[in-house]
Amino acid sequence: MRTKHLLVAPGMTLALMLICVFTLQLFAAQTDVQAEPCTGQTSMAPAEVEADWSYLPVQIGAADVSNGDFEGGTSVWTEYSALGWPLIVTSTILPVTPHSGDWAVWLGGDDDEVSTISQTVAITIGESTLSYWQWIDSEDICGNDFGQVLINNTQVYSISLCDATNTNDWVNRTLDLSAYIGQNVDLQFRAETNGNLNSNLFIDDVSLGQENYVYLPIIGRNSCGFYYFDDFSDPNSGWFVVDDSERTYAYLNGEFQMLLKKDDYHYFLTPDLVLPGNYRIEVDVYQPSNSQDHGLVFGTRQNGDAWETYQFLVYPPTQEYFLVKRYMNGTWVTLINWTYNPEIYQDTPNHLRVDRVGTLIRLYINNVQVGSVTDASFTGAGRDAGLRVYSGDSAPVDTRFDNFRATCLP
Ligand SMILES: [Ca+2]
Ligand SMILES: [Ca+2]
Ligand SMILES: [Ca+2]
Repeated sequence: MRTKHLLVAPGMTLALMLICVFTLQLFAAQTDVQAEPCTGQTSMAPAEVEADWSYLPVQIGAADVSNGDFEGGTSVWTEYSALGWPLIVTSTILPVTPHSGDWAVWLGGDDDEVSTISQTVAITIGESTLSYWQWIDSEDICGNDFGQVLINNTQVYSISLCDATNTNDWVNRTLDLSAYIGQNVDLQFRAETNGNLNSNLFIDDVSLGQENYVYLPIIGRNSCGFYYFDDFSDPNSGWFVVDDSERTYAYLNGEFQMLLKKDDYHYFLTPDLVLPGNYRIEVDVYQPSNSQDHGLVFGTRQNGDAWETYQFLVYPPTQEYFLVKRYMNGTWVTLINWTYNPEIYQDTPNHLRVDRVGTLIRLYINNVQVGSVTDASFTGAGRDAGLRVYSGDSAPVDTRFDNFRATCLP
């Protein structure tokens, strides 16, 4: 029987984390910053502002998702259910109220099921942000059942369907599909379940819309000429390597390893970039054994022994992220306190991305924007960015980075 389970997600335990006071050590040509044990943190209310970019939006065409509200039934969409279930269904069948009208999509809902709906859509400059409403309802633990969005059969978003990710209501999600601008692509929503403990993924009101900004085509994404990328396949690509009693930095199996061997150490490491004023920093990162917060630094600048930086951190065990800045004088200011977000994967690499344009900072995890802040510090060209690790009380903490990329933004 197809079953229905409405579960209450357990209360989230916020990890209480300390930000530590750093002292500086320089090694070779790299920036490698060591921390003293934690002494507490200065925090203030996050200044989270949704701000428009200063570029003129360019809207081209009226491409959108046909029958995205499913009020036309199965029209335009292709359905597939391994177990033969109808997927685009009315409120008489759905165990939840549709987000709009009388129709919505019910994926999963049975054991050992693979269910998909798909259609071809045009991704244009004005219509490159996928928006949809989802409702996750599962009684399983994370890691067994999955909901996914695929473009041309390549996964661009995945989430465990489990009690920890239950939404208890319709929630809106957006996905940046600007990488596909100019293409007709196959858009697919998919759920796959294992052999027990029911999971459901409901979808409604799929659309392609315009984000707060678009790239003017006459400028082009990388026309400003700055580009840095390292997939760590070349062990001589220039990152600082070390192996001592405190830490090992090494090129390892096509990744960059930062292994901290003792508790209470923070480090960041940069390739000494000289970034333009507007830039994007990205990396893939995971921790194969013990977990501590880790991520990216950006807006980084040194002046003798003093330094300043932003840090964008994630802590996968509780699926939280954090944005903080440090001034030259050692003062720390929290911009976004530890915040739960289900986009953070717990067991697979997370793709972290920061877009810095003027005073605007946008944070992305696994291609989903999770936060944005305007902050007038550390702007302008000439700054650095890199990788950041922490051992806490969990040493040894092994953090693996891959595909570190810095690109210019218009
Ligand atoms: Ca609907
Ligand atoms: Ca299951
Ligand atoms: Ca690699």
